[in-house]
Amino acid sequence: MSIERSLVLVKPDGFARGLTGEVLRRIEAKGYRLVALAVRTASADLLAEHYAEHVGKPFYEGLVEFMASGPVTAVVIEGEQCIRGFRSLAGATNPTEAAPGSIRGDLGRDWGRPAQENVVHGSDSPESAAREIALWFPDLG
Ligand code: IDP
Ligand code: MG
Repeated sequence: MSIERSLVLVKPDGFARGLTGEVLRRIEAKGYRLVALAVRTASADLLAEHYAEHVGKPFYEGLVEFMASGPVTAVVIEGEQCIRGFRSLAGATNPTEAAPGSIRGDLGRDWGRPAQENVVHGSDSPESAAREIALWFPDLG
């Protein structure tokens, strides 16, 4: 058994479009458990840490601006292999190419803006998940 936790964000585009419930529905229908949930608008400091791996990339400034543009729903989910499992539910990063059936494929599209607005974030490894959960939910044991 390898019970994992992953950090999921319903990004500002998904939040503004009223898609938080749809994303949570898909997570619960898949069978993952919700451990923590909060609505908040991310500070520049939090986003700088969250996206540290992308500093210097051409889309970095646009990404941070987009992610600070409004509230997000931050969620910790739990279940065996939920890190890979949620990445699969989310689909490919580029919402134009994400497969139909995935969150990004069904709910996302190109809006012609500098950062790809692709509805959700999901941790990409156990190390990222631990780091991101500690950032977004410092009180979670
Ligand atoms: P991921 O969210 O699928 O893990 P990452 O490569 O970690 O994708 O990129 C973080 C976020 O940055 C993406 O979800 C997307 O919003 C944005 N992004 C990634 N690559 C590009 C790009 O080439 N142009 C514009 N935005 C991008
Ligand atoms: Mg990533």
